[in-house]
Amino acid sequence: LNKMVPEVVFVLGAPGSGKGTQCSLISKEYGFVHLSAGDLLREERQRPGSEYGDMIEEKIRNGEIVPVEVTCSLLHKAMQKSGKARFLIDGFPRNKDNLDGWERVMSDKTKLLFVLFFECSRDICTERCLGRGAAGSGRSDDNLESLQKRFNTYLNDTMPIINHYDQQGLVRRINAEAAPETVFEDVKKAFDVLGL
Ligand code: UP5
Ligand code: MG
Repeated sequence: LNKMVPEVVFVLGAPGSGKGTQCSLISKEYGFVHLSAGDLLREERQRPGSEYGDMIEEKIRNGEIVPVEVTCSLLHKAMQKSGKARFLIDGFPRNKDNLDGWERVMSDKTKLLFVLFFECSRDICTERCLGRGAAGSGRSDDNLESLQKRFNTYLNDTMPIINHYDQQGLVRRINAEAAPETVFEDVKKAFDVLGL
């Protein structure tokens, strides 16, 4: 029966720390479904008829966090739609509202395996996001002003969530400053012990 419970790994770290990049590598190697909360919100923002489009855009540009009811329901729907049982949840939960909302609705329906935490200096993260913006990401938050706000939110709201899971022994800390393939070597160690 326990095998039916979907397993999740939360993937956290500063803006530009490489969550999305590493999640692609993990999903290729270990078959987890990659769900980026940010990507799901950007998709919902574009969906014709969405009542949340303007709110999402404003939050993203200001580096603020969308109310959990919206994000959690997008995640839940994507999980159900996939028909799969193992998920990387990239960029969530980012604050207390996210954590409480997930616990309320999803914690009984899923098993949290661990939390991957990518550590990367603010300078390197900023350089990466600005580089991505300059290369034409089209992301409305890849500019210095939004990045400052994203970082404040990360430090004030997301670090306490990472600390919360750390106290439960669930955090797998990864230095994310090296090249993607080098970072992935460390990431693999966290997944290999699962014996999948
Ligand atoms: N890059 C990646 N790894 C590299 C490496 N090792 N060496 C050199 N370069 C590397 O990488 C960023 C850039 O760096 C890319 O150009 C990449 O090639 C390069 P990426 O893998 O995209 O990093 P990631 O951590 O995913 O960065 P991202 O910008 O996506 O992080 P954020 O956490 O800021 O963005 P997210 O999409 O998760 O959220 C955006 C906004 O959505 C939030 O600010 C918030 O407003 C909203 N949001 C919510 O409200 N609720 C949520 O639950 C989630 C998001
Ligand atoms: Mg990302």
